[in-house]
Amino acid sequence: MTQEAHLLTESHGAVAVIRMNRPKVLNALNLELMKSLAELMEGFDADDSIKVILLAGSERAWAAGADIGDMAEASVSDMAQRDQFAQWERIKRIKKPIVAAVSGFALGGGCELMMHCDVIVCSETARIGQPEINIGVMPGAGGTQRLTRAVGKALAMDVVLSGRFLTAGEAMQHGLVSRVVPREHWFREALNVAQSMASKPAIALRFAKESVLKADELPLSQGLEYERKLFYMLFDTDDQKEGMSAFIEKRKPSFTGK
Ligand code: CO8
Repeated sequence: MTQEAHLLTESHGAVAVIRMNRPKVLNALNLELMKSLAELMEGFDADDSIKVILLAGSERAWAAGADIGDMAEASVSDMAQRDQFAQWERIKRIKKPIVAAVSGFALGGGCELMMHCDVIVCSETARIGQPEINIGVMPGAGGTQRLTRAVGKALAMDVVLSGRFLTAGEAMQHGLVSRVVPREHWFREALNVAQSMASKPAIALRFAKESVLKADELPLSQGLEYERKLFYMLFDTDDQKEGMSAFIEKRKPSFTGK
């Protein structure tokens, strides 16, 4: 296990695990943590031995938001000069699947970071919200946009304007998270999801992620065209030949990532 500032990393086969580790402030996201996170993720994205990234918090908190202590006295120009969102843009560009292992609080920037992940496995203990309104601001890292796309206007307005926390069950019911798992298995279950995903063909994983994300950006007809082109391109991969031959020959495929 190696130690980065505020982040711990370990690898489980082709899954790179990153754990946020600022327990005293419930994993509040300061600039240093976000920079290291973007750097680590870019490193894993470029590393052929890694196929999936698993991002986890602690059992008590995934992340309770941006670090309020860092922002309390900031002026507009301080905030603009820090350009914190550049780190978030870097995370947005990661091509490999990112699985989130969420337990406890996922609030404000924590909820926004969770929504940057692709598959969200969350403990039944999770409490998810955008409570910025309670401290005089509003979401700034995509909360009003991604939450609204995920759960619809009515619930997004409720969460953003009241600052209330959703339970894991509510988040699941409204399509904000992918799976809810028992509290004692939250990390193991997320790792199982990531490891199972890591056994899939790498290029298909990457194209499928890219295509699903386009659904938020493109009108349907363009999204369908985009999807079709990526689908055709997969017929130029060894893994497509192997996957389909293995199916026909009733054997397990052996993917090479080519
Ligand atoms: N920032 C800094 N410190 C925090 C934060 C935070 N976001 N959240 C909790 N802490 C600290 C507390 O101050 C406390 O420290 P101490 O022990 O020194 O007093 C410690 O963590 C434990 O917290 P509590 O004692 O409050 O624990 P409780 O179990 O009573 O309450 C809560 C847990 C409900 C999570 C509560 O701590 C809370 O409400 N936290 C703030 C949640 C919040 O408002 N989040 C939004 C922050 S603003 C934001 O995210 C904007 C994002 C914009 C984009 C990102 C740009 C970088």
